[in-house]
Amino acid sequence: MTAEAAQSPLAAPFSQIAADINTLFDEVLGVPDDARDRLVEAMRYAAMGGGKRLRPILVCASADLFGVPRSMSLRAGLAVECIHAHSLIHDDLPCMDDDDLRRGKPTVHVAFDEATAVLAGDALLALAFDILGAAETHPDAEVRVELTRELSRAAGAWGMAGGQMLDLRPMAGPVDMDAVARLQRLKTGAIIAWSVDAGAVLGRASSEERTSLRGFAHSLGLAFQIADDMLDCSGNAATVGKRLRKDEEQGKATFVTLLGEDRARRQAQMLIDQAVEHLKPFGARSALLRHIAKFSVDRAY
Ligand code: GRG
Repeated sequence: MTAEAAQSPLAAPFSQIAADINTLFDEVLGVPDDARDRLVEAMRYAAMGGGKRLRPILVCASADLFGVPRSMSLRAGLAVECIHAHSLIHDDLPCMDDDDLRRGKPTVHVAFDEATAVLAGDALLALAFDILGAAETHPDAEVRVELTRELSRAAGAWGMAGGQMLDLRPMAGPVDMDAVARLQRLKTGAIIAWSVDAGAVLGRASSEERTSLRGFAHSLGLAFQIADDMLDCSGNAATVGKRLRKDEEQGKATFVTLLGEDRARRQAQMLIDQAVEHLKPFGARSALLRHIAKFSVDRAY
């Protein structure tokens, strides 16, 4: 970590969440003493010790607004990180993006093999719902059902998997800003939106509070994706930890290819200003969410 990063108001919350999520993964991913050991080792390899843990920190920061105990918000954060890890494993497969580097290390199908990678992704997806269904996540079964249903919608055909399908079909794919925004709202935005909403569901927020947080998440999701596109275009591969310049190589329409870097940067900043406006009703209590929003577009990885 650079000296500047160490002084950021996010340094302590990010390192705390990384440690907590790793501890929880270690607890739920005990390696069995039989031939399934390879599957669980692959799940651990994908899920532990890397990544920004942006989605879990969003769950926790949103839940903090409503005084939700950390033990509960961390479990919801763990569930969404399982879905995220699942999506990265499958996204990297030869039949999808065919990538060999992720989070600075060989992708799961390279480090293990393709069949193990498919199973590890599947098992992480299933694990997310196991975690949400357990009473430790919330004592009220209705809250657990709401979290579970919303996450399955955000991950499935009406969310991330649907967005991925749009991305895989260039013939039917995006050509203008509206189409790119729709694709990204599904592919990346739905899971980010769930993360922010999960804190509100756990904390039984009012419908007005949930509406404000939805507005925040919507702008944040788009801004986060613009930053991702900008990193693909001009980021440093060693810092980002994966192969870059793929959008241009594949001729994909993105916010950056459509707007150019300067306008895309300004658009991301405008979206973050909008996101922060939505936090006004929460006052100073929303400082962590505000810092996370700013980090999402200023990041170098
Ligand atoms: C869930 C049923 C189901 C299917 C998944 C493979 C797939 C279908 C979807 C791919 C979705 C995908 C990989 C979107 C990319 C999102 C994105 C910008 C990832 C990078 O997120 P960061 O920057 O990564 O938070 P780290 O490594 O920091 O966690």
